[in-house]
Amino acid sequence: LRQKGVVIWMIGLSGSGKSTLAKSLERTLFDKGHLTQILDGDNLRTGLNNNLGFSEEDRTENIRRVAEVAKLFANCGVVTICSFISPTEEIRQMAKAIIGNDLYYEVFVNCSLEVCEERDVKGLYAKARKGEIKNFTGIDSPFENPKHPNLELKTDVDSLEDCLSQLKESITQRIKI
Ligand code: GGZ
Repeated sequence: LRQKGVVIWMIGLSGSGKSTLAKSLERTLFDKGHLTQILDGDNLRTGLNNNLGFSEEDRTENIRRVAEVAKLFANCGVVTICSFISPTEEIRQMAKAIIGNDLYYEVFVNCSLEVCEERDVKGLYAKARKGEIKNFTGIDSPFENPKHPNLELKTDVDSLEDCLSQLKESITQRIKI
C-alpha cells in the first residue's frame, strides 16, 4: 500500500488549540490506517532542538530543522502534523520552501490573543505579563496572522467539535482517503 504523504502545518498562538486539534486529527487518520506523526514542541524542543530558545534566530532554526524532518517523514508517505507557533510570514515561507509546495498544507488555528490569555492553560501568559518569561509570543514577541492559509479555524468563535470536523473534512479531501 502506498499512501501519499503530506505536511499539515498548524500555526497559532500558545493556547490557540493546535495540539488538541493535531492529536484528534492524528487519532482519526491512524484509525483509518494512515501512517501519522505529530511534530511539536514536546517532541522536538526536548530532543533534537533542545539547544534552542525563543529569540527570533532560535525560532527560525527551530522551524528550519522541523521542516527538514517533516519533509523526510512526508516523503516516506507519512501524514506529518506539525504544530508550532511559527510566528512570522518569513518563518513560514522558509518552511514551505523546504517542504515544497506540493506537500505543504497550511492551517491557521486562529484564536485571539485575548481568548488565549484568558484560557492561559499553563499560566505562561501571566508569567510573561509579569516579565518572568521574556520574548513571549503575543506579549513581547510578534505574531503575524497568516495571509493565505489553506484552512483557517476560528477556535475562539466555533466550538472545538466544529473546528475538528472542518479540519478532518479538509484533510480528508487533501489526502483523498
Ligand atoms: C512562546 C513559549 C515561550 C515563548 C515557552 N514564546 O503553549 P505551549 O508553551 O505548550 O507552546 C508554546 C511553545 C512554543 O514553541 P514553538 O516551538 O511552537 O515556537 S516557535 O514556532 O515560535 O519556535 C509555549 C512554550 O513553547 N513557550 N517560552 N517565549 N512560547
